[in-house]
Order: sequence, then structure tokens, then C-alpha cells
Amino acid sequence: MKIALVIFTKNERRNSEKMFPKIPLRLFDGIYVVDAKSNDGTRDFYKAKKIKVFDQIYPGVGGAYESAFRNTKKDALVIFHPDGNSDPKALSKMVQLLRKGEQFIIPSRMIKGAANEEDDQSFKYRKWSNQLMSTLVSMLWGRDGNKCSDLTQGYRAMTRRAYEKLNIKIPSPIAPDIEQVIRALKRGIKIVEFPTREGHRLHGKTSMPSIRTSIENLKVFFRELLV
Ligand SMILES: Nc1nc2c(ncn2[C@@H]2O[C@H](COP(=O)(O)OP(=O)(O)O)[C@@H](O)[C@H]2O)c(=O)[nH]1
Ligand SMILES: [Mg+2]
Repeated sequence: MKIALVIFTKNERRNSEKMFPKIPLRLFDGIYVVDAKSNDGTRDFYKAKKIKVFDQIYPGVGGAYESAFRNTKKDALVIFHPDGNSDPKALSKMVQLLRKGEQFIIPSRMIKGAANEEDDQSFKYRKWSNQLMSTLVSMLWGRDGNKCSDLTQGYRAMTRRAYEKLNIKIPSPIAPDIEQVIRALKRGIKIVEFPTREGHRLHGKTSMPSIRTSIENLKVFFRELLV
């Protein structure tokens, strides 16, 4: 099995400079970037390292997944966010699980031994809404013990076969992560989780303001209820 690492970027030059050296490159058969028209030198940073940078035709992080699977050929993709959120220590475990034959792997920020970016805040909006939605989605669509504790975790790994089975033609721009999980539960694709400790975003701001993301998550949820 050939495994690629795909890095999603939208103006992540400063963060990439700090995070890229922490990635164990030897684990992968290819390293790629999907970039959303960054204008801060992100593309030059990766091109200087001889890493292929792909554009996307559909908007948002959803468009980045579509581009990643269309432009690469490897059997499985591991998605990495170089902003400081994704802990590079989880990469070897993801690769190990893919090699064992697992199809969809999510390092969870919500289970015992894990940590979430909001854990040091008293009002944990993203964490609590994620936990609520994760419970609901798992109850509704999880079969034979299949479930997910961290729907919105974008740091994940999937085989190409599993992604194709999800049958997502044009992904949700803002809520592709929950869209993939719901489809996987519906189709009985097993989701494997292990605890990870989410780091803080190092520089810059999130492209996913909480309220807008929540509305989009709900839209995907209700659409999936109806189809
Ligand atoms: N290719 C691509 N990457 C994106 C886009 N939006 C955000 N990203 C990247 O995807 C990752 C997750 O986005 P981020 O704003 O950190 O979301 P958060 O972690 O949920 O707050 C980061 O590495 C971003 O640079 C997009 O439209 N296209
Ligand atoms: Mg982030």
C-alpha cells in the first residue's frame, strides 16, 4: 500500500516553517500540498522543497479533499494541517493502522487521554457542539458498534477505496469532515480512533469561524437525514 501525506494550506507560511520540519517524511510514499490561493509565500515554501502544490476547483476544505483525491494516485491519504493543530506524533500511528488494513482513521481530541485546543477555556463552544453532534450522529447512523467521537477533526487518514465509497461528488466547502463521517457510518465503513493532543494554532486566524461552521454542519446533518 502506498501512502501519501497531503497538507492543506491557506496562508500558512509561518506555521509551515515551524511544523514542516516536525513531519516524519520517511513514513510516506509522497508528500503533496493542496493550497487555497495563499498569498503569503506558502506555495514558494513548499515548491522550494520540491513538493507538488495543487490548486482546487471547489471551494473550502471540502474542495481541498476533492483536489487531493483527484490529483494524487496513492492508495491512502493522510491529511495534515500545518497550523499547529495537528500533532505530528499521531502520523506514525495513522500509517501503522492503514498498513494493518484500516480504512478510515481519526485521531480523536475527545476521548480518554486526548486534548482539545479549547481545553484551557471555560466556555468550550466548539468542543461541546462537536461532542453533541458526534453522539447524535453515532446514535443515528452507527451500526455494529461503529461510531465517531470527533466529527470535526480534519486531521485524518482514509484509503482511496473508502473515499470513493462515500460517493461525495462536490464536498461541503466548510463541513466536509462531518459529511465524510456520516457517509462512512451509513455505508458501514469502520472508523478507527485513538487519542491525540491537539496543539494550538501558532500564527494567524482560523478560516472556520465557529458559528458559520456550526450552521454548515447542521445543513449537512439535515441533508443527510433526508437522503
Ligand atoms: N486547501 C485549503 N486549505 C484550507 C482551506 N481553508 C482552510 N485550509 C487549511 O485547512 C486547515 C484547517 O483550517 P483552520 O482554519 O485551521 O480550521 P480549524 O483548525 O478548524 O480552526 C489549515 O491548515 C488551513 O490552512 C481551503 O479553502 N483550502
Ligand atoms: Mg486549524
